[in-house]
Amino acid sequence: NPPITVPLDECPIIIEDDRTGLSIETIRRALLDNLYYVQGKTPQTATKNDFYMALAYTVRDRLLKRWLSTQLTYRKTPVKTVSYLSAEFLLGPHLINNLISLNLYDPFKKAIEESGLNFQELVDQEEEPGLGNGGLGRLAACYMDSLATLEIPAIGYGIRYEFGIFDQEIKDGWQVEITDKWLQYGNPWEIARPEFAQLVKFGGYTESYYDQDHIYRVRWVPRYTVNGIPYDTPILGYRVNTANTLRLWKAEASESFNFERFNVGDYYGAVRDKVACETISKVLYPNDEQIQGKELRLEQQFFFVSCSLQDMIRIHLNKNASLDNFHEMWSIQLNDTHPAIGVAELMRLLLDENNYDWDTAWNITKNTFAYTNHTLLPEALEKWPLNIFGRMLPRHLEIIYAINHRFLDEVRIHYPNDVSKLACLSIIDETGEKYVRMAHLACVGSFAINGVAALHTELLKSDVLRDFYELYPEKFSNKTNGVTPRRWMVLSNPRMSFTICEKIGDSWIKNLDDLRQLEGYAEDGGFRNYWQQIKKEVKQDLANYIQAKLDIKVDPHSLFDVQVKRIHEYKRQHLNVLNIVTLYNRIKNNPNLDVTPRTFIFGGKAAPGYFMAKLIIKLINSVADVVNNDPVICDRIKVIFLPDYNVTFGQRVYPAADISEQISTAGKEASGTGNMKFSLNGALTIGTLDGANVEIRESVGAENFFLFGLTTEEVYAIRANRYTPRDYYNSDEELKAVLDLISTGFFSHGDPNLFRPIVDNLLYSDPYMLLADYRSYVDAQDAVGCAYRDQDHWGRMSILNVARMGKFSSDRSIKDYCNDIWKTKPFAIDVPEYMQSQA
Ligand code: CBF
Repeated sequence: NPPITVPLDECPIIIEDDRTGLSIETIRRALLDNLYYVQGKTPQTATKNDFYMALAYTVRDRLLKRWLSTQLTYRKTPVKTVSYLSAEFLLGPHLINNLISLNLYDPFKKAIEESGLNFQELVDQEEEPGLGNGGLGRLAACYMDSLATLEIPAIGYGIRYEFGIFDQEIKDGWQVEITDKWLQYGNPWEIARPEFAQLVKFGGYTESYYDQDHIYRVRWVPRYTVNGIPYDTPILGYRVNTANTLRLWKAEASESFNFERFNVGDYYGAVRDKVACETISKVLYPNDEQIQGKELRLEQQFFFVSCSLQDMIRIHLNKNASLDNFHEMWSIQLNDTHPAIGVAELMRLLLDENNYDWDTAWNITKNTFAYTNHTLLPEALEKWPLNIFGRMLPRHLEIIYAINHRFLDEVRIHYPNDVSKLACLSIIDETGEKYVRMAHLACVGSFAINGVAALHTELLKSDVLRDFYELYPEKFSNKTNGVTPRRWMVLSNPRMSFTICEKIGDSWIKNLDDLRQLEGYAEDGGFRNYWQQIKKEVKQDLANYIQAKLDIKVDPHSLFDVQVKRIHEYKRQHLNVLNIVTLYNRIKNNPNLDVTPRTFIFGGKAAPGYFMAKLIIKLINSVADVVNNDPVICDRIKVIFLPDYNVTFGQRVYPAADISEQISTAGKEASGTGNMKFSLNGALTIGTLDGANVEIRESVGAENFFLFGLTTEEVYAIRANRYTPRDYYNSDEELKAVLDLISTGFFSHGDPNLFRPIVDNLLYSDPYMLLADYRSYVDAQDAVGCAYRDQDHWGRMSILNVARMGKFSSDRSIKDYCNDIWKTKPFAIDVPEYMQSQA
C-alpha cells in the first residue's frame, strides 16, 4: 500500500477552520467536534478521559501543519539527518509541552474553563509514556526536544513498548510493581504508519552462493520473521515550525509466518506463535537487573535496530540514487550499547541485500555510527553469550567475526607481539564462556565515542575504554549532558519562569546562557525576598499534594531536602537515611536541640529483581514511620517516600526543593541529569565530586555548593589498600549508634534480621563506601542546616545557582554534538502557502 505521491503545490488539502482556528470560540467548538466525531461521545456521556482525548486531538490538529511541512521539506531536500537510536525514550506527558511550544497555553486554558470544565483535571488524565527507566531515556527525550527547537533534521527511533516502566505502589513499606497500561485508553499523540512496516528476520541459518556476476555472496535463511509497524509521534520545537518525528516500532506477526502452521491445520499453534512474536515489543526491561542471557532483550534490540536501518535506507533511496553516500546524509547516534547491533546489521544490509563489497560497506558503516557511553558500572556493560547470539542472529555473528578478524589485524600491527592487547580489545570475550562485547563492537564500528560528563569521559579514557582510547584517541570526546529548559523550567515551574521573564525577558528559554543576567538581581534584597516567597508558594503546592496523596502534613517553611532518582546502592539513598537517623538520635538525646526543621523527600523505583534496592525502600519507609510519629521529634524532621516517581511527578518536585541530594560514590554516576534540573530550579546541591556535579559546582561557584566525600582518586587509593569499613564504625560514635539502632530492630518492630543485609553489607564490604563518606556527609548536612537559617543568604545562593546554569541546557549539548560529531546544520522549515491560513 505505497503512499500516493501528489505534486506538492497541488496537494489537495481542504482547510477546516475547526481544526486550525485559534479563537477561544473556535477552540471550544473544536473540542466538542473532536469529542463527538473522534471519541464518539456527547458532553452528557463523556468521561474525563473522553474530554482529555478531545482536548489532545484539538491540540494535535494545531501542530499538524508544522509536522507535515517538516516531513515534506525533509523529503524533497538533501539534508543530513541525525538518527537517534535509543531503546528508551522517557517522554513525559505531551499536552502542556505542545501547548507551550505552540504558544497556545492561555487560549486553550481559557476555552476549557469557559466550557465549564476543569483544565487541570483534564491535564491530569494524560498517562505519561514511561518508555524508559531513568536518566538515559529522559536524556533521549530532552535531546529530541532540543533537536527540534534548534531546527536540526532528526528522527528518533525506538520501541513502542505496550507496557512501559512499571507503576510503583508502596504496601507496608515495600515496593509493589503494577503493570503500566499507558495505552489502555488510547494514545492521541501517535499515528500508525503500517504502510512503512518492515520485516525483521530471526534465527535460521546462512548459505553461500555465487551471484550472476560470479561473486561470492551470503544469504540468510531465517527461522521466523516479525513485522515492525511504525507509530509516529510529532516532537515539536519551541516556537519554531520544525516538528521532527519519533518513530517507535511495534512487533506484529508477519503473515507468511503463521500461514505455515495455519495451512497444516494447526490453528492454535499459529496463534501461539503469533503471540510469541508480538511479545517482542510488549514490555520494557527494568534496568539494573542482570540482563545477560535474556534472549528477549536481544530480540528487542535487533528488532528495533533492523526496522530503523531499513527505514533509513528506504528514505535514503527515495532521495538518492544509491547508498554510496549514506554516511554523508545520516549520522546515527547509538544511545549506549543497546542499539550497537546496528553496526553488524548495516553491514549485512549493505553486503547481502545491496551487494556492496566489504571495504565499501565498512567505509560507509564506520562513518555513519557514533557511540555514547552512559555508564561506568561494569555490570551494565552489555555482552551476549555467543551461543544465544549465534542462534538468534547467525549472519550477524559471521559478520562480527569478520569485523573482529580485520580489527585484530590492525591491533597486531599497532602492538606487535602483545597478545594481551588482542584479548583485551577483541569484540569476542574468550576469557571464559564466550561472549560478544557490545561496547567493543560499538567502539570499532563508530567514528566517534563520547562520555556524558567531563569526569566520566576521563574515566572512560583511563579505565573502562582505556585500550580503545590508546588505539583511537581521535575518536574520543566529551559531551556533557543537558536538560531542556522548556519542560524543566517553563512547564514545571511557571511561577519562577514568569519572575525571571519579568526581570530579564524570555530569551533564556532558547539561550539558557542569558540567565546570567539574573546575577545582578542576586544583590537586590527585595528580589531575594520575592524569590524566596515564590519558592515557598511552590513548596506549599507540593505540601498540599503530599497531604492529599499520603495524608501527611508537611511544613512548607521547613527545608525541603529531596532525593528522587532510581534506587540503587551506588546512588546511596541509604547514606541519606544514615544522616536522618543521626539527627533523630541527636534530638532523642537532647530533646531541646535547636535543629533546622527539615522534610526529607524520597522518590524512585527499584528494579524488581534488585533485592538490596527494595530493602532500601523498606528502610526509608520504616525510618519514616518511627520518626514521623515520635512525639519527641515534634515534627522537626519528617520523612516522606513518594510512591511512583515518574516524569510528571518530577515536574512537581524539582521546583519545590531547597536542597538536592547528589551523593553517589565518586566515579560511579556517569553524569546525572536530576542534579541539573534541581539546580535550574533554584535548589542548592549537597554532592560528591561525581559525574556532572563537578561541572555544576565549577559553574555555580564552590561557595554555592555543599561538597563532601572522597574524590575518585581517593576512592581508588583506599580500595587499593584494602578498605575496612569497620574501622570507620569503631572510630565514630554517631555512626556506631546509628548502625546499632538499625541492627537492634528499632525500625523493624524489634526484628533484628530485617535490615541485617544492609547493615552487614556496610560493615563487612561496603562496596559504595558509605562509611568512609559518612562523617564528611553529616558535617556537610550540618552546614546545610545552618546556612538555611539565613534565608537572605540562601536566596542569594539560590538565584546564583539558576543564573549560572546556562551550560546545562540540552541545546548546548546538541550544538556540541552537531558541531563536533554529526556535522549537521539547522534547516528552517517554511510552511507552504496552501497551509498558511491554518494554526
Ligand atoms: O547519560 C544519561 C544518564 O544515563 C544513566 O542514567 C544510565 O542509565 N546509564 C546514567 O546512570 C546517568 O548518570 C546519566 O546521566
